[in-house]
Amino acid sequence: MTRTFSTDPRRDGYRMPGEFEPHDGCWMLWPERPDNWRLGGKPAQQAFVAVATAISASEPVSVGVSAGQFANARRLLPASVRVVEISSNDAWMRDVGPTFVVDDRGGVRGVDWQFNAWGGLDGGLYFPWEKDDAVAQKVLEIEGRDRYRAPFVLEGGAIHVDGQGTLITTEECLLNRNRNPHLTRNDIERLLQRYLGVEVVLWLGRGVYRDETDGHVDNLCAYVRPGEVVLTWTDDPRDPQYEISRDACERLMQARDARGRRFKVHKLIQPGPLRMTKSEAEGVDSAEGTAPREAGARLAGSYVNFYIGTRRVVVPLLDAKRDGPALRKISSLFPGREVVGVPGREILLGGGNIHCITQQVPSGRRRARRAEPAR
Ligand code: KQY
Repeated sequence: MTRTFSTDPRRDGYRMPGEFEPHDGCWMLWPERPDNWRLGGKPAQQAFVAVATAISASEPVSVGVSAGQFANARRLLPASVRVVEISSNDAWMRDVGPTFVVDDRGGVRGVDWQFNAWGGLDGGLYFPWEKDDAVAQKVLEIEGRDRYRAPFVLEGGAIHVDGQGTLITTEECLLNRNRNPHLTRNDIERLLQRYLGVEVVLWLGRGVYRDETDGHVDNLCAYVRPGEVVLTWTDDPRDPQYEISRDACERLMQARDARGRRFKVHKLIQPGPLRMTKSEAEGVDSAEGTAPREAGARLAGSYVNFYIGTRRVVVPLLDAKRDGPALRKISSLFPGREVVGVPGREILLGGGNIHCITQQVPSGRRRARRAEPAR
């Protein structure tokens, strides 16, 4: 049995590593709820299989699946992917899974955040969510890793770290009254410092236009390595994303990270703009308590929502005319890794993308006390 600590990771010498640091594996969940995934989840399941297959060439992948879908998932996923029964309310492992933290002696533990389906009864995306809230503990049991139960609501997609003391997030999400209304900005910074071992919290403003998570940073901006980020971008001043990305860029350019560095910001032109088609909207079941899908709705598509595996970066393909340039740009940012595109539209229709459906398990190997400086 894994132990649950009442201390916090920073006190115990733990920190969240950057996603670009080595992994021991990756966790995902299996999509099936028909009021979020069109056509009973069948097209999304194919997309998840493609993501799991692409990542499994880089590191071991485990997929949690309901009892009812176990045989189907086992049949569709390659033999190299481990399939285990885990109940969940949907399939967003980034947000419901543990955030792993490491120490310098090879220790790996998990932080189990409180989860309220992106806003609870105040704008959240579904009710109930208690199975989702139990996923992190189950993953930690299977991984054999000890657990911290954090005393506040957070989703893994709402944070990015450089592993060297800096965390990036958005005000739209973490300061939203539907997450932790009893906590001030300072309280939240102190909790992030304690639970993720960071020193500096850099606040961006809003996330990607029409992102139903209330602006998760992982759809807007991601670390490539310490000191360097990639930011979703448009050059069209009439697009609502224009101001959002410009504001984020200015904040990044003015900031210094925990090591005193200025940021290098790489702009990545967004796909589209993309919209939900009539037939896509009609394929989603209506249900009490879930947001309806509407034809013509703007989709929060972004190439920044990629997964950095140990050897491969897996990027959503979203727009035939912009995919090529996006893949080339991302390849130039990750010279030591193969960059692979996987169709991402079905995942986007469900409200997120590849980063949102994955959660890395960092390698437990011993670390040098100070990681290498940025290039
Ligand atoms: O993008 C995410 N991290 C989660 C999106 C949830 C959407 C539910 N419809």
